[in-house]
Amino acid sequence: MRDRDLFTLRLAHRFDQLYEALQAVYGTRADFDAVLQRVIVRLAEAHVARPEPLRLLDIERDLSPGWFQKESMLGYVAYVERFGPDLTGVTEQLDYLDELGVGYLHLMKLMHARAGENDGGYAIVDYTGVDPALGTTEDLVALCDALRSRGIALCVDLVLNHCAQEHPWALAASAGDARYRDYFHFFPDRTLPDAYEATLPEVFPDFAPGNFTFDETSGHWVWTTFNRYQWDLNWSNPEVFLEIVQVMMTLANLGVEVFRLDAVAFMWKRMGTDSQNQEEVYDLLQALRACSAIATPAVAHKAEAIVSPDDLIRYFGVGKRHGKVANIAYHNSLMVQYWSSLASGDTTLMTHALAEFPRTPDSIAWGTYIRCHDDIGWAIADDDATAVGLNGQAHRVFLSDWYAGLFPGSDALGGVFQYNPDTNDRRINGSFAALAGLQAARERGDEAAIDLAIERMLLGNALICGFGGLPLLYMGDEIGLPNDAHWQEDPAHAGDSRWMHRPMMDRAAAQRRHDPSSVEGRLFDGLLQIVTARRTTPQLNARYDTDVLRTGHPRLFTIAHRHPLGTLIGVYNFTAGTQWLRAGVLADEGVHRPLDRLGGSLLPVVDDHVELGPYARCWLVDASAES
Ligand code: OTU
Repeated sequence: MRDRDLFTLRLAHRFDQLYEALQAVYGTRADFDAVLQRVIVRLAEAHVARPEPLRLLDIERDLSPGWFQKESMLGYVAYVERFGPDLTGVTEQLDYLDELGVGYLHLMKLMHARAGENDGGYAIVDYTGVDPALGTTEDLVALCDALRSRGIALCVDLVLNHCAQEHPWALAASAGDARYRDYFHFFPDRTLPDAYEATLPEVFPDFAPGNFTFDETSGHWVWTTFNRYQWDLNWSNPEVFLEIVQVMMTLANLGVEVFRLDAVAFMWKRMGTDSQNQEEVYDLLQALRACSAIATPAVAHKAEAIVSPDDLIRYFGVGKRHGKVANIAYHNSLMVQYWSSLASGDTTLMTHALAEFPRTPDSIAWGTYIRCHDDIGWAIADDDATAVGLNGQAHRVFLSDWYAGLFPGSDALGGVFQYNPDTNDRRINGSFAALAGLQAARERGDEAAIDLAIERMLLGNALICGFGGLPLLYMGDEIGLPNDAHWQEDPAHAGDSRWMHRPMMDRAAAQRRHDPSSVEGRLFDGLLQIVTARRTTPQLNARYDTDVLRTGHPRLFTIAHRHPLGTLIGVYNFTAGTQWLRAGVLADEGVHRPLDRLGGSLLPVVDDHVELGPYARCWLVDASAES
């Protein structure tokens, strides 16, 4: 069979997915047929240019489309400059990643961003060029090859909502080039911007208030949702779509295997709305997804949308788009609820909010995480809070106070990000160790507090590894790195306190990971045990449903993973005290003799209860079904 036949088969298989989505967005244009043709030609060209090893990977992934859902999958997330400190350096660190069992590596600030302030790399001047400070295209290809030979997929950001004001498209637009002006949203005066502003929120109210920036060169206002130097792209122009398809094809042919589609919620603007999660966004993402599936099927898409559950679920495709939009999306709610339950020692809200979560297609995976390179916003719905007898606003205030270390009894060392006096909203920065109380306990030399903080962190790692998604570890959290004490010293970072929780990799601390008496050793070894157990627990494959059990126990979070091999029940104790779970909860799910796949032992049932120690986490299956 010729490659051409393979392309034709894939095109036929995905044509409707591509056509319907493009039609929905651009179908009324007179040049729609020409646009469609140009897209397909671009895909065919990319397929012809696709290097041999990647064609093989395409076939492998055709055969195994759920590769990113596997229980053996583990993600690691790092800034190249903080981990490498360049691409060659990253290539030299692959043994470290292998030790953890990483199968997916998301590298940030990799493609060429503007000099000076660049929003942590999210202000791109060249979508397909490597940042010269980090290496060359050849270095990137070498890294991709090295990763692929170890079975690690490289994930790279595709910043879809905006590019830097120094990007050649933006420079041309600013200079008056009509073709490129239509790549952005330009306004001759404040009339339309003011009308839009009436319903637009602000993402960075502190350092980037408003959603429009005056461009001196053109004398026009430009749509800038994020910072003034990040110009929103005009996706109603099919030329923008075609450009991004070309970018995806180029990067995929270098060996990139996952695209993290940044800030996708904002891609489509509509007067009178918050211009987030508009229908056209889902169509555009479905069309982009189809493009990868046709020309470079090895590639998966991860949507970054930090939005409410009902909107979020649509990034996996709802209704006619079921399973066709993104393969992976961040489970922001799980992350927020971990921190919320930990602070309050009460899982009632978590259980309620996550039990209410909509079902997902079985072809997708949640990206499960404890924290990422961004701040944490307290995305707790007022409805959910009210349903469990809390006041949403008061609880969010409590969480900000707790994690900023302002609440009595809190050991957290987080920092406040984007205080908004209008809404009283305060987002939080901080590394895992800083927020979980490990950093403060170490600074005090408080051994008992250190012990508890380690358990708290292992609880979190067990939760993200045991939820049935793709766990994403942020670099350094595996060894408990504290906040970066020097983040303000770099003038390009000083204005953005998220750099507080993007420390440099501490190689000396990492060396201690093999010393079982060190904090690093205890955290790293604890994580390895979790990851090792996960790998042999098929119930944790992301394609199986995760059901939250409403046990009525206010201190435990309990979830069931139903599988032909028998149900697995995850139990997580969010308190420093001992808790007891009714054995009936387990028996109802067929777990009569609870064997903990995480701890490796049988849990004794005493007086119809199982005992869970401080911050205990158990993955329970029926012992008789195991043998
Ligand atoms: C994303 O962030 C990136 O992760 C940030 O690092 C960038 O600053 C931003 O896009 C702009 O490129 O857009 O849909 O707390 O979660 O800014 C969500 C706010 C985003 C971030 C939000 C996020």
